[in-house]
Amino acid sequence: MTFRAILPKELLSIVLVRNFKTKMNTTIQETPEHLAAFENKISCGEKIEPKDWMPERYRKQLIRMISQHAHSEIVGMLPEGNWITRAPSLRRKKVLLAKVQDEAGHGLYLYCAAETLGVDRRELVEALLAGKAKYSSIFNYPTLSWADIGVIGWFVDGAAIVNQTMLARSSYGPYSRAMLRICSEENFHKKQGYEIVATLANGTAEQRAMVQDAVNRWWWQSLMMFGPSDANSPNSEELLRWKVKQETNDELRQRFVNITVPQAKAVNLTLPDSDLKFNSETGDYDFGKINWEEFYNVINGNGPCNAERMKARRLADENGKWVREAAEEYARKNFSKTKNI
Ligand code: FAQ
Repeated sequence: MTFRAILPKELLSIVLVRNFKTKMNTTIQETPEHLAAFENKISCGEKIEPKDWMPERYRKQLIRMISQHAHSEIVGMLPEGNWITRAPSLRRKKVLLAKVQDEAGHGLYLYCAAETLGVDRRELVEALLAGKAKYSSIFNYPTLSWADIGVIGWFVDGAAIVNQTMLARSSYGPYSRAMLRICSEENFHKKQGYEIVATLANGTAEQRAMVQDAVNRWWWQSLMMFGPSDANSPNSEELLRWKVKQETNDELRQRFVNITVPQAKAVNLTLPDSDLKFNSETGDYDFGKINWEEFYNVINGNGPCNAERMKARRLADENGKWVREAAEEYARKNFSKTKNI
């Protein structure tokens, strides 16, 4: 579909959402009865929908988490976008373009899901641009070779699938439904990444060395995507109680390790962890210690590419200003026409 073809509808919806923000039922005072009914609904496995009563903390937690997720998808376009012009064949270029475009789509679904909680997308974007909102730590690392594109698909999309398959069962309806669609696309992303990795791993000595180097540089950082260990995860208790998350950061990280180790063996690549070994008692692969100092450094804005990523997003925002203004004007005119104002 061309940009021209999607422009009017897409722009109209952006402006309409902005002008007619969902009226949330947040003014009703929070009483123990409300809270009990809300928690009962969740424990029965029912979804919470935008117009249902919800505690202010639940709403705030979801806005925080969904908007961080949306920002991650958009910032996540940058490391891979870096290789679109240098993809080794037309086929690889087409696939990478489609993947990066999918990530933009995921960001848009997620901003829409956040807007159902009564927040304006512009506020969320401004929080990102002001450095007040987080996005995933993983996107603050550089993509140094073509093999990084394969490894990102395999590890980063692979980790995202593990996390998001759980979030597809989230108690908040719009988030869980967005996750269902996103996960099916992430599955394609992971397969295309693993295919690049397998091709390089079966290639020349230089190609094998290149892909092993990429694996070495992305492995630990992919484990960090799941967030701090459970003992240091301040949001987990609340999110688990309200079934926004259904599993802990450590449980998901372990699942990712268990899935990925055999995949690495299948293509004769080594994961850079001398403590990695199968534990026949637990049925899990035990792994070494994560460098949490590095993790906190990155999420506090001091990773290798934080400044570069933010600069790119601020420039994109500035360059897109005229499009937003044109969209608002187009929507305003169309709205006046349909309402005969
Ligand atoms: N990076 O108390 P917890 C993708 C922050 S999508 C940065 O454990 P929580 C697709 C956390 O926000 C990847 N910050 O937090 C793709 C909190 O800070 P705050 C994104 C992190 O919420 C592929 C503080 O640390 N996915 O990759 C990170 O219970 C390829 C304490 O942490 C999502 O966002 C981190 N890794 O658990 C795109 C999924 N970890 O806000 C392009 C939705 C933690 O209190 C190319 N989010 N922090 O100041 C989640 O599942 C959760 O929010 C977690 C964190 C697991 C990220």
